[in-house]
Amino acid sequence: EALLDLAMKMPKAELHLHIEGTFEPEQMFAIAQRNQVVLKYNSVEELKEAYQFENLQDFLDLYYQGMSVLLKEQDFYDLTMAYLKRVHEDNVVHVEIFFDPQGHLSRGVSFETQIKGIYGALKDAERDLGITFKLIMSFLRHLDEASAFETLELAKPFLEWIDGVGLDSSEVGHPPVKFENVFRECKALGLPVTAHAGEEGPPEYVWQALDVIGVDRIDHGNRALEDEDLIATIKHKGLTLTVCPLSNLKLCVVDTLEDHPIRTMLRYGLNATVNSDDPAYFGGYMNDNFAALVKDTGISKDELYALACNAFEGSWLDSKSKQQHL
Ligand code: ES4
Ligand code: ZN
Repeated sequence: EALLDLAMKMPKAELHLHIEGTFEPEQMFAIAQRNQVVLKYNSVEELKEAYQFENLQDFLDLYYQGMSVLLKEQDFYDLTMAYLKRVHEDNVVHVEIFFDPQGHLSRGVSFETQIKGIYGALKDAERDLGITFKLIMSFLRHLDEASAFETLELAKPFLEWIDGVGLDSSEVGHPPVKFENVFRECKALGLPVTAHAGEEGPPEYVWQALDVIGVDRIDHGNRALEDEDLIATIKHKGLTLTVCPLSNLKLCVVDTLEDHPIRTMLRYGLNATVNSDDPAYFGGYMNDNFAALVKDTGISKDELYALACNAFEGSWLDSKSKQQHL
């Protein structure tokens, strides 16, 4: 089909990707073995059978277990390089990826070990595959603000490598306002800011991301559609929504892809984009997400093109680099 072919071949930018969520079971077992770490699952097949989630927390429990085998700089390098090689095949030419430093610090893995591995792979892939990148440090919202502040201190020697800050993990019960002070400092340091909001949490959390945190972008944002004033405000501010169709399906944010709100977002004039979130867990990388939209939603050529353009527009590239992509 011509539409599918266009979607697969067009150059794309991915703005919502957790590098720890690209950990494929095969690679997880290989790295566990070389680090002499024992996983709770006996085989790749057994692990994959556990990938059935009823909500975000079900997934996060497995996600934190999976990342626990990452110990050495080389592990972070290999993880990141595998992702970049994979999305190069999907014609992804720019990535803005999250990492969760607190998910590794809590296990005794230094900030330096993590970021040297991830950044090293990003630089090598920029040189060898031509993929440009931004690296976003994300705070875990189920932890307290003091922990986020400690993480920010550890990040300070590496600020040249850090292009922005995010907020992820368990949303309900952990509203953006909990992190008001630490994001104020991040912004004072000149860092762009984004936050997961409205994935499972109510419109009020999206309002807080806007009004309390002052986000430059919104990750997911699905539930913003429940509030007309919120829709109008997001549109007025021209904020980008980093939407994740297969993630939403796997985590039961939507029942079917036909019910997915991404086309409604475009119709409302919102700058929606397509992203894979945690592709190793949710059954697909960038092109799998586009292919699913083509197959299940009746999306048009113009809509596909708008989604791809929105990602470059909403990226944190400087305006000159953006123009070169558009
Ligand atoms: C995440 Cl899908 C999602 N939502 C919130 N936090 C996350 N961390 C990794 N994936
Ligand atoms: Zn996410």
